[in-house]
Amino acid sequence: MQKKWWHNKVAYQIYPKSFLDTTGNGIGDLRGILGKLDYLKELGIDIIWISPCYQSPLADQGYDISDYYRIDPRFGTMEDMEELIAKAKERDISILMDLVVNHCSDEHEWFQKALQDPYGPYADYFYFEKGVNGQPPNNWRSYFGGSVWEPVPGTDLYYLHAFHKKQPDLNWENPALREEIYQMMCWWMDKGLAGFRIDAIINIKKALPFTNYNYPPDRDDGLAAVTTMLSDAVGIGDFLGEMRDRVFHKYDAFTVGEVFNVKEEELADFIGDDGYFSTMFDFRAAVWGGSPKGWYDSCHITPQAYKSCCFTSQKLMQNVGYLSNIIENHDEPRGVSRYIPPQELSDPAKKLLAAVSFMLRGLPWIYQGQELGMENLPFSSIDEIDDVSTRDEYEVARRSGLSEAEALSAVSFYSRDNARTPFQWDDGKNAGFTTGTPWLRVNPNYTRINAKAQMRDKNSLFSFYQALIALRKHPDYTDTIVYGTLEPFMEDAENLMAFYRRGEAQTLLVLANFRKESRTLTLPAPVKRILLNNYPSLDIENDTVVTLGDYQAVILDMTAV
Ligand code: TEU
Repeated sequence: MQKKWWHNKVAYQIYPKSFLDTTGNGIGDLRGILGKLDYLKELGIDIIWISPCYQSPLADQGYDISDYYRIDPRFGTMEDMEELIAKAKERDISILMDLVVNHCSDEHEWFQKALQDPYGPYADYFYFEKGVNGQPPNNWRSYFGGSVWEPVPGTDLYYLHAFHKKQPDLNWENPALREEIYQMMCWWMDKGLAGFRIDAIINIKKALPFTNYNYPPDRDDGLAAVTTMLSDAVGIGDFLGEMRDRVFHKYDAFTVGEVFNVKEEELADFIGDDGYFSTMFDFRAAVWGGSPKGWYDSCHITPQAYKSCCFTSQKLMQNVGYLSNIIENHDEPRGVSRYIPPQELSDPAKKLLAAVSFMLRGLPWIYQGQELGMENLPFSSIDEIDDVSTRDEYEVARRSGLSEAEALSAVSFYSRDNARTPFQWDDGKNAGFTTGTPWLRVNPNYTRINAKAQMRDKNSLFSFYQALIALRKHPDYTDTIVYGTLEPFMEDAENLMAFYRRGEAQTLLVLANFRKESRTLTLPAPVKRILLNNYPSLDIENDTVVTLGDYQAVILDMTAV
């Protein structure tokens, strides 16, 4: 594998709407991010991905873009964006924008022109298709529920939307559309971006012709998940290779793909040397336990399953490319609420999760607030939930026969709004996020969990993340942590997540006791040094017999084993 400048970095995702509001409108903004660059620097961040802040009706919180060349006034101005890129650069921080090009907004000029002239050139920017016997072209279900097909008013045509009906899919088969996209990407790169996070990208290739691909229904609505078609959609590499050659190569861009449902045999094409992208997120743990019936039927993940997901991805990718590791993002519940059994949630447990995630081979990502151990919000009513996806899943749960309370409890666990509650800066009004009314409820635990308190406390989650980042960058250890191989240790031991990282200079051992009860282990070689510990001390006898407490995690430098 070729070494790249970004391999030893640490990346951070900002969800601007919930980060920091400087205008009092209840919505975070770019000046809020500007004001917190030093906070991110203090944490040790090198790369920031900013979720969409382009002009948008916010039907899907900015993932529905109505003008790729403008910043939505609620988030600020293009000057703010330029200043942010420049100020970040002064601090050696690289900025990634979110590239959302599977679809745009129905309020985008292209779509408006297409509606005005449904047989004209702009209709070909989208999928405008004839129905069959007065019915939509096929039976695909959108990610957010209902048919992917929506009637084009005044015609017998339908347009395709894999996500919300306000997010019409762009027709990547059309070279004119692809040109527009590459031009726009270059325009942004010329502003000084390091690259992009690339949204929902696997969906840009469809199984065509649409009418040939009806699938057996997977729910009693007669529809089949749109993802079903992905295995029949062949040839995405032509588009992605073209995008890489036309844009990424030109700028030596850093790119991270949001890639679900990739075919295993294509992994190397995606992130191998000269792959389409620099890296991609590992979602194996995030999708574990999912059910075709919906969130209400999903299985909660256990520590044992979490470990198995991580190790499976590591083994698969070790010789392919460099993964991006996350424990949460803006589409997921908070990692600490998901991967730690709720009754066992504690500060050491949160630190344990941080340590194992950071010590996997790959680029570690922090989603805003993760560094504080922010938790899921206890929703008391569906009315408190804004997210389109959660609202759909709630309806699905209700239709399956669950009561309102049961449906709320089922979807609360997975709701995307858990991660979208305002950032908890301090213990003042609205957690210091806004002087106005926050667009989403602040988690009431902000008096206990907030940045101000944690930055002063050397035992806080924030300080622990700082220490993990410092260790990744420590000259003596960076090579092993960044490039060393990963080898599970005592893989069969229940609720123990342990692995070696073997580099040229040394062998590190990560031990994480993923349960309440303590456990004693005999190591195959003496411990040379304790590099990080989520407890004040470690019980070691004869250099090799280690007793780990309740959710204790340690990173050890070992005499070669
Ligand atoms: O997500 C794509 C995706 O397939 C899933 O994350 C899915 O939308 C989600 O789990 C449903 O609950 C990306 C963005 O990250 C997401 O925020 C957008 O809603 C989506 O694309 C559409 O742009």
